[in-house]
Amino acid sequence: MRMARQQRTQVGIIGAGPAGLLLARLLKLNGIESVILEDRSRAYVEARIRAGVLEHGTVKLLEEAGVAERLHREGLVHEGVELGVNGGRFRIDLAGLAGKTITVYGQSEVVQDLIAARLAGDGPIVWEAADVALHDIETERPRLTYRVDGVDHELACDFIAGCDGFRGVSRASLPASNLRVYEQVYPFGWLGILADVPPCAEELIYASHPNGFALASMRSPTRSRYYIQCDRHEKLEDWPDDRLWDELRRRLGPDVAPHVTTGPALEKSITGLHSFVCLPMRHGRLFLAGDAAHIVPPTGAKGLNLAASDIHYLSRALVSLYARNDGTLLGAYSDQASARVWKAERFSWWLTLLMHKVHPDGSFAEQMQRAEIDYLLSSPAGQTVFAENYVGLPF
Ligand code: RFL
Ligand code: PHB
Repeated sequence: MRMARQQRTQVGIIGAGPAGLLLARLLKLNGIESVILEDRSRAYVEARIRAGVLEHGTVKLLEEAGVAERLHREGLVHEGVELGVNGGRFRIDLAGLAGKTITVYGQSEVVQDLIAARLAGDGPIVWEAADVALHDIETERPRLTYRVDGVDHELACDFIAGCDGFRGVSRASLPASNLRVYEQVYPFGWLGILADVPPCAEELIYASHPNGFALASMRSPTRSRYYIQCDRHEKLEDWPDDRLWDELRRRLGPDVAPHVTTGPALEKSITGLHSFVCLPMRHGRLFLAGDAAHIVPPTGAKGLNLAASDIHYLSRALVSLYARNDGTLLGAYSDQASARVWKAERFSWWLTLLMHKVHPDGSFAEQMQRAEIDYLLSSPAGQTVFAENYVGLPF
């Protein structure tokens, strides 16, 4: 039998997404060593188009991690967000109602900044690590095995952080009998398009329309990101660019449509909407964080921000253990992190059901949905609840 190359570290991290990279950075700033194993290439991870909205608390955490310089230079600070309803536009004053703002800065930029910091001396990222497997997680000596270029490796760790996203290997390695899964799959998805055209408005617009939901977002003053609700089983081939732009304009309404500049798609994708929570977020010496443990529908812009708040709790818990030999926070990690996860799950679920086409025309449920939107638009109390959740609950 071939011998695997042996290595040892304090925390073995699976996944170089926002959760894994941010954890590695915060640990390093506190003198804790880690190795990150990522099954994709650096180019793939840096180019992956995902989230665009950072909560106030996420920005603060990135500052603490020392990776917010470009974010402050290039990120767009938004003090409000718009709801489009019945062809009209309604602004929610986030700064006025919640006293905080959000920052529009692409997840790919956050990931690039974190990778640059890591590779400037923090420690290794093993790219294209194949067949990552977890061993002995219920013991004090957990191990990770993997293969690079056909060579077997073994990484001995004190702890393992499963930051490998929804389809990763970490959660799948846990005994099903120890896990409780809560989920809801929605019958619709989002068709997204990214294009190098100026955004149609200064702030994001979440629009409800009889044909379905639409979202106008952006990445920069010259790059727009739009989404429309579609059936979750639809194919991209059914949505040539012209059809997509036409439908987007229709749903954003006559006031916004003339301001939508069209252009070739840099990226187009369909994502099914899904709410998912797996508890507990810890088993033995394995800790799950980010999408590995939970998924939200993107309507509330919470996924990346939840990865950040999980890492806030997990990094502090590991620092407390290594620096003060105090394991209390590690013991409390799953409960603390999931308490915040549930509130973001609730907001994302509520906003999804409020703004999407979900009920049959003329049904009682549709009337309830209309009444709820009407209430939100007319009640400062309702708008404050929206604003407080949208800018992010404290952690
Ligand atoms: P990630 O980003 O999926 O990273 C996991 C990493 O693990 C790697 N991996 C493995 N590595 C080794 N071995 C294996 N077996 C592995 N399996 C997987 C993967 O290659 C990857 O590099 O998870 P993480 O770090 O938890 O971060 C979560 C966020 O990426 C996600 O929640 C957000 O993108 C969700 N999301 C949004 N979140 C927001 O906060 N605000 C938004 O505006 C927002 N918009 C969105 C979104 C997600 C979307 N999609 C495509 C799902 C919009 C969309 C369309
Ligand atoms: C995005 O810009 O990709 C985005 C913005 C807000 C959301 C979801 C996605 O709620």
